[in-house]
Amino acid sequence: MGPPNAGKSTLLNKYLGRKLSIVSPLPQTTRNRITGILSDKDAQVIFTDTPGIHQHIHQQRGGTHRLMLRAAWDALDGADVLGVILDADLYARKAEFLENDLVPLRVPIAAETRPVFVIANKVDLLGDKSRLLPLLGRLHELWPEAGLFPVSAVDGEGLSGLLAAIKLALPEGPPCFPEDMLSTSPLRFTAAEIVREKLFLTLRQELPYFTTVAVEAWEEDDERDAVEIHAVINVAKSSHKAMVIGRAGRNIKQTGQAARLEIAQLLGRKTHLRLWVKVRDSRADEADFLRSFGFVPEAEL
Ligand SMILES: Nc1nc2c(ncn2[C@@H]2O[C@H](COP(=O)(O)OP(=O)(O)OP(=O)(O)O)[C@@H](O)[C@H]2O)c(=O)[nH]1
Ligand SMILES: [Mg+2]
Repeated sequence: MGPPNAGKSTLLNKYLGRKLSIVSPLPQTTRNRITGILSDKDAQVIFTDTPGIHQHIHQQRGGTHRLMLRAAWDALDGADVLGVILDADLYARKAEFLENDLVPLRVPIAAETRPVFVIANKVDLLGDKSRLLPLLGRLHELWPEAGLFPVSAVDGEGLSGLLAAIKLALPEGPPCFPEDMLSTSPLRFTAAEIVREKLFLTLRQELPYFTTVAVEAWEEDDERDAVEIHAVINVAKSSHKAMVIGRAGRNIKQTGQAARLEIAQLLGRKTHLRLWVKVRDSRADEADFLRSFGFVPEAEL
């Protein structure tokens, strides 16, 4: 868990050696919980990635923000160990952001009875490691019981020590999942997420907030060792549709090509990907958006 953009999904992917959770330079990339199962000889560690936890509630997006926060906290319910991931490079450069970002975490983490690991990520970006000291000092003051781990989810620094500490903190028991199982997410979901990631990367800040991606058809052709996937990108307005498509279809083409390559790699077979952009009225779209978290909007109850 942790503030948006701290590198939570990057860390999960690094431990699993696979892109299970999508990553982008923009905050609020992850929208629901993603599970990654690491089966080693000595332990099975089930990582849960969550949406970023922050206090800023955008008026228009209030409902979905609250749901994302709830999804994040709910996901931690069954956890044996908590990892709080922070962007150490950000706070080394801009110490004033730290207190604000910690507002939603300070008290609940201090009250935790479970082992807490505070993971100061992105240390590869720090030229001089001594710049970490004020941050580590403050974190120790706030949460004296927690273990502190400077790491880099990108280059792997500190990750083996962190993993060893996590394993020591886990209760003994039989494995919860078969050893060859990497995630609980169905491939259809992962494929839709990959399309969403490429949309993020293509459109950056331009990507309309209430955009969802759904895989509507998935046809396997075993003879040709190929799969055909139809995915729909749902947007709220026709102006958003134009943005997603881009001039002369440039954006949708770039998104589709990048997504197809990655999905093909994931599936290990030839992949045809067709993308459609559909305009939903904003209420239907928001309902859809909420459903993508596994919540049924109140109007439908
Ligand atoms: N240099 C560097 N960049 C990192 C590291 N970890 C993550 N990043 C980058 O930080 C950005 C955010 O990473 P994510 O993994 O999407 O962050 P997140 O915490 O999952 O973000 P949300 O899902 O939006 O809450 C991406 O551009 C990553 O490449 C790291 O250790 N070093
Ligand atoms: Mg994420």
